[in-house]
Amino acid sequence: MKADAHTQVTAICEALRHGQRFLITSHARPDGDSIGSQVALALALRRMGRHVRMVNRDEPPAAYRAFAGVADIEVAASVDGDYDALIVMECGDLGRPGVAGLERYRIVNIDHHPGNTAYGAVNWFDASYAACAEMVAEVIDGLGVPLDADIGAAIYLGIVTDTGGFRHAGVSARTFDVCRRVTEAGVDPARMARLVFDSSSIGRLRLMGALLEGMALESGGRLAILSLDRALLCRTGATPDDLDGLVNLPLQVRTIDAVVMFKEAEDGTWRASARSKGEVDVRAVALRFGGGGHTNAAGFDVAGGDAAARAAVTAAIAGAIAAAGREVPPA
Ligand SMILES: [Mn+2]
Repeated sequence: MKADAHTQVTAICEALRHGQRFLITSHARPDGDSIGSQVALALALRRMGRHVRMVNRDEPPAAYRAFAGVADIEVAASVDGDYDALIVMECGDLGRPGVAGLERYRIVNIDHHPGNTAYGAVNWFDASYAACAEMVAEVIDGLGVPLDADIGAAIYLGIVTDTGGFRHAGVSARTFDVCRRVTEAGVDPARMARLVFDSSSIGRLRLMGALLEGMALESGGRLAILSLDRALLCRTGATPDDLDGLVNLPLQVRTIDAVVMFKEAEDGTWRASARSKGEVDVRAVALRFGGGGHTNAAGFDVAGGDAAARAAVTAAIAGAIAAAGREVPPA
């Protein structure tokens, strides 16, 4: 651990040791890292005899309900009650949870997104961590709570999902060290992979086929464009839960450097999810459209049904691809 990280972890552990009642939240549309980070710290604080309540705006993805602690997450649009601190995981700013009433609490902010706005009373954000759950492992160490199979599974869930199965930029020796330790504590990586990656519904598989059938290519085949409206979701029998990670599918192709998926939400609004390889910076594109994320994974709201709006997004990502040069020559 670097000296500055050590100072931040110490400050967080101080804040947590001195409190008795905690609220933990994370971002809307939760993913494996937000759920894993939340649950790992909640379980650790409960081992210390603390009262912990977890509240998110949206339900956890169904596949993650098999993990200990996930069933305790409440879904609510607002929070109240007395707590010694609110721990916000994985959120670059305080709007990301989409839960009302957060600003009244003393906030502990733990995050690995670049550009975190330091909205907490205690802040630790460091984009060098592959997952927020990797940071949470250090906080739990700082609290002196031993890793067990349940805490370890939550940490592993965060890491294995946020790294795309240890394939994304940011995976380091520290990442494997945390995973080594949770494996030693009883986590079975093969079982985790089955729970996390081989838990699809038949609707998801049909949706994959339909999405790829409709895929368009731009930038000389380097950019894939996917479009998912509610009619397609309905026709394939997939549920919103089935969408997680589908945007990554085209990246399996050697010559594809970036993907954008336009997705229609249940309320009829559209969102764009962008993924990329190597130096192709989709975060910079997302920032231009009012969103955010990481270099290789970002998202933003967009008028996705509008051809001109889609063309603007496509052109921006094509520009990012051109700016990054080419690592893999075409076959
Ligand atoms: Mn994350």
